[in-house]
Amino acid sequence: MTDAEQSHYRICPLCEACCGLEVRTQGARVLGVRGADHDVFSAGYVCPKGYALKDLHEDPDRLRRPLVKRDGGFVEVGWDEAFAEIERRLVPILQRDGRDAVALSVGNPSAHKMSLILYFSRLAKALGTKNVYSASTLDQMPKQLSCGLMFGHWLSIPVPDIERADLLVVIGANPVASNGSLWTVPDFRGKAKALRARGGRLVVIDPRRTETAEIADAHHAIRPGADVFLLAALVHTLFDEGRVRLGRLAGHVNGVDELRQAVTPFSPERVAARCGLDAAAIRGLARELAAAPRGALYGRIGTCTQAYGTLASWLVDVVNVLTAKLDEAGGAMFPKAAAFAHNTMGAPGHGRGVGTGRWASRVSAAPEVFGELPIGVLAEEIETAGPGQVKALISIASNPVLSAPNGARLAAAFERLEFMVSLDIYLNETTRHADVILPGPSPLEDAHYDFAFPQFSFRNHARFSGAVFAPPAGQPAEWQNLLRLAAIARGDGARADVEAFDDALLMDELRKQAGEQAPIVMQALNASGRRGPERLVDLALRSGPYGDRFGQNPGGLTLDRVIAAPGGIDLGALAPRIPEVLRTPSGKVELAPPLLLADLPRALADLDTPAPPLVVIGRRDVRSNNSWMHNLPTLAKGPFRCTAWVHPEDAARLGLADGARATLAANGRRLDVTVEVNGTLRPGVVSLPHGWGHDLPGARLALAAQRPGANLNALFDDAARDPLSGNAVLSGVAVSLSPA
Ligand SMILES: Nc1nc2c(c(=O)[nH]1)N[C@H]1C(S)=C(S)[C@@H](COP(=O)(O)OP(=O)(O)OC[C@H]3O[C@@H](n4cnc5c(=O)[nH]c(N)nc54)[C@H](O)[C@@H]3O)O[C@H]1N2
Ligand SMILES: Nc1nc2c(c(=O)[nH]1)N[C@H]1C(S)=C(S)[C@@H](COP(=O)(O)OP(=O)(O)OC[C@H]3O[C@@H](n4cnc5c(=O)[nH]c(N)nc54)[C@H](O)[C@@H]3O)O[C@H]1N2
Ligand code: SF4
Ligand SMILES: [Mo]
Repeated sequence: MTDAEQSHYRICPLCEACCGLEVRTQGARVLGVRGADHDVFSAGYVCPKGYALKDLHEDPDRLRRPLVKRDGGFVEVGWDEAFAEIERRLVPILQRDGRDAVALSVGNPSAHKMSLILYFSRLAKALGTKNVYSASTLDQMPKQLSCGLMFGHWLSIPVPDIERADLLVVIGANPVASNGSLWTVPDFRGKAKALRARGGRLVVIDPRRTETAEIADAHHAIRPGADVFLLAALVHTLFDEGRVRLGRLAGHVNGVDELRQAVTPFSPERVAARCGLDAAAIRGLARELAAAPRGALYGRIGTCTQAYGTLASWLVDVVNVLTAKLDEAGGAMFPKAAAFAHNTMGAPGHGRGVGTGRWASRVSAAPEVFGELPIGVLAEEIETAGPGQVKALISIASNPVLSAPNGARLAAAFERLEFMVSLDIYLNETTRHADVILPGPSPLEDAHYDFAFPQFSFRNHARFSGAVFAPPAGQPAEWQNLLRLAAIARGDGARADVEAFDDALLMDELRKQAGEQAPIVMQALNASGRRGPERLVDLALRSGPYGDRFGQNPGGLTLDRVIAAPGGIDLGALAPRIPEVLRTPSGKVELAPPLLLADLPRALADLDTPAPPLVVIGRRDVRSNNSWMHNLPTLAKGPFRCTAWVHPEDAARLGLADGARATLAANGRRLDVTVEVNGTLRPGVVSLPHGWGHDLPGARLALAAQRPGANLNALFDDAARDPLSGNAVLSGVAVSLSPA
């Protein structure tokens, strides 16, 4: 008898759109993947990466057993042996050199796995190291810092209420390709079309006429890195032309006068050349934003991965406030997540706010931001001898050799480590340096509730998906691996009882939250039989803003109720939340945080810097995902995607024809690339995607190695960063390009 076909619901863990998928299986086989029509949030949307979950599940290169390096090569070992090796080698380093000698590097997929995101902090706490690094300083740290300063929490980030907007201005984002970021919005294209169909306008500000610009009403091809000037000029114009309108927020903002003064030098006429845009176009944009009754300005990674990332991120929200678009229907609004959102916890309306620099990096004195140091200082912290030197590294779903600047320096630094552990599903450019690799299960062997993305979603919702397949016998969940590492770090040893440790940690937390009621809450949670992350999700839902509060709010959310609802539970359109959402000490929106005002003169001093003849920007393609999905047949097929796009005028000037091999160089380093002449770029700008360069020895990525591409980040300077947030500069870097 053959197995019957089955259909499973799975929330896609690959990008921030978090689509609900339907995975069809027969026995142990995946028959196919498609969008789940009944998903209350994504309503059947899926992109090619979603289909590729089948390939990922079946990829022969995906690791299924722990690997330990012996005599320079990896051998498969059992789980106990792998952890024994970790204990044997990590504990002496901790004992001899202290906690800061062990660094943590945590990567993007961690945000998409409840096991990793919920238990990473437990490992970090057990280790007690100041050396925590993550993809956040390659990505969104500027936005988190600016929003933290303005609204009081690092994750209080407003998102466009696209379904009710009449105007959407997108700066430095390409959601048609990326499917959205710090804005969970499956089927952006469909929603943008609907906006235009009801008479609304989509405007894109980007050095390239992107896939998003192609479906827009207007496109402004800004010079890379000039966003701070454009945005300051928009704010200047709103004041200058008397168009500031605070609306309902009038009593809820601080710093209007300081802001007006601070942007005085940034008139459109003064910044136009730097931005590569007409002053009239800048004034026109300010007027359009001021006039639109419902709309939002939305900025993303293009505005973050640059030297003024925090200033640009701040000014985006300032424009929304000054045009009465923040916290209004159809504007930029704060989601209210059902679980885990700090801006739904504690006393509503005010809080401790955020700050930076509680500690600093040892070598370059880069300030701590949100508990982390800039990933750009990791190499020097490993290389530089002295107290506090990093001697060991635990990488968790992180591939900085490709995703961070100056990967070759990082790779060399990793070779000098005394010990390295990687929690990863591939033997790749980073994990080849590890002494022990602990693989996680396939994404289809994992249950999921989104910790982060409901905090940035275009509608409020609560969705859960169970594992499609049981993990292979003996395969621990990643939370168990993290707790076992935490037990080793605490000195409890590799054989510590992880379940009992999990209970004890939860009990500590409950005592803080519920005091004497803690044992009763624990009992209620345990009645479901859940452990690990699922028990934490249940707690977060039940004690969250829609929760049943353990009986106090009958009918409220529990994990059981979310699971019982096919395709999840829709919690409605975004609703105004100011002042309740604020966690600033003043209880106001801080329009002019001193840290940011103090950084504006740095931008002003840079206003007249001449444009380099050629700069490079990145590019995302819907069939690629950062550095790790190039080994999947569904995504790898078709035209080669890691090509250097060059504007026809630049190609002619540089003597480059379509398909030519060329040398792209910066900071004294060079890459061989294939040229594609492409008219969508602003002249003087070339584009190469990141996350490629799969030709490094020792990796085990057979398909990716066939067309390895070039690693854009190899060119970049790891010291180039936004000083406030520590975010790396990954865009607008001066390069030269010449025939190979
Ligand atoms: N030049 C340039 N550089 C960039 C960017 C850019 O735009 N331009 N973007 C930056 C951004 S936004 C980001 S987020 C970073 C991303 O950079 P990273 O944080 O390094 O993330 P990825 O490149 O996605 O690599 C993910 C790693 O996690 C592993 N992995 C995948 N799934 C799992 C799992 O389930 N469990 C475990 N344990 N491991 C898993 C993969 O094998 C891989 O090693 O790159 C940044 N780098
Ligand atoms: N298909 C796919 N989807 C992804 C990813 C992926 O690798 N592939 N990665 C995921 C991750 S980790 C993230 S963080 C998100 C990112 O999501 P997005 O922020 O939408 O990322 P990009 O598509 O890189 O869009 C950034 C845009 O900024 C433009 N840009 C570059 N420099 C500048 C500048 O100086 N100023 C302005 N105004 N624009 C500039 C680029 O041309 C590009 O169009 O995407 C996620 N989704
Ligand atoms: S857009 Fe694609 S990769 Fe992103 S969540 Fe949806 S199916 Fe997955
Ligand atoms: Mo990212």
